[in-house]
Amino acid sequence: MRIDILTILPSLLESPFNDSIMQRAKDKGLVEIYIHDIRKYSTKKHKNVDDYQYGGGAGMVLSIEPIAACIDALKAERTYDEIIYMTPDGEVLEQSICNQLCLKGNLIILCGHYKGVDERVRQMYITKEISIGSYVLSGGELAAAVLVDAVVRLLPGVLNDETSALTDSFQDNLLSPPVYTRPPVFRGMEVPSVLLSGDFRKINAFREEEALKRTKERRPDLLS
Ligand code: 6GU
Repeated sequence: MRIDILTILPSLLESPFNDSIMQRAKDKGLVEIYIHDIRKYSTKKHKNVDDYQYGGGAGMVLSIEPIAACIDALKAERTYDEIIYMTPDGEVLEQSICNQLCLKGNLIILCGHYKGVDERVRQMYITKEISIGSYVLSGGELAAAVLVDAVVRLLPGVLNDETSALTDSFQDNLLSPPVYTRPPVFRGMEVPSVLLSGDFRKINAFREEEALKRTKERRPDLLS
């Protein structure tokens, strides 16, 4: 998979992909991630990438020209399966969307800012609009990092058996059961004895039960 991310704040996207599972995915050649500074595509004197909105009102709007120049340059090299715009008015991200996106080859992700991007960018280029929840971020960069992390970890070969995505919360619409490691007793708090029993039928039954209980308590919406 190849992911091209367009941003006016490239420094915000430097560290999220350089550790742990993301770094391993890159090292294994399972994903290539490229960060593009939209400012480099500005033809203005002072490399502006935004302008006042027509009709008046507070807040700057990202201009279409530098974004179009960057996307056109990318599309001239290869075809893209989706061109995604990160925006609070997009479809709210769910595991099912991540599962679909991890099957794609090439993705472009555009990070919004200020009052957003010129609507014509959305009409001309964008195939999917994604939000990561009902709250407002200063820009789309952190949301893009969330999306990329959630998608890349699903690529075949990124996770091993131990970290398998199949046992993730949400993959079966259930939250994960509680987990424990040594010591068996800490300040009088005991690990549930069934987990120490070695009886895997009982252990699995316990985990399923706890997952269901936790989901009923915390996220009943997942069960309906
Ligand atoms: Cl994708 N962008 C911004 N700016 N805020 C958000 C968001 C995206 N998702 C939730 N809040």
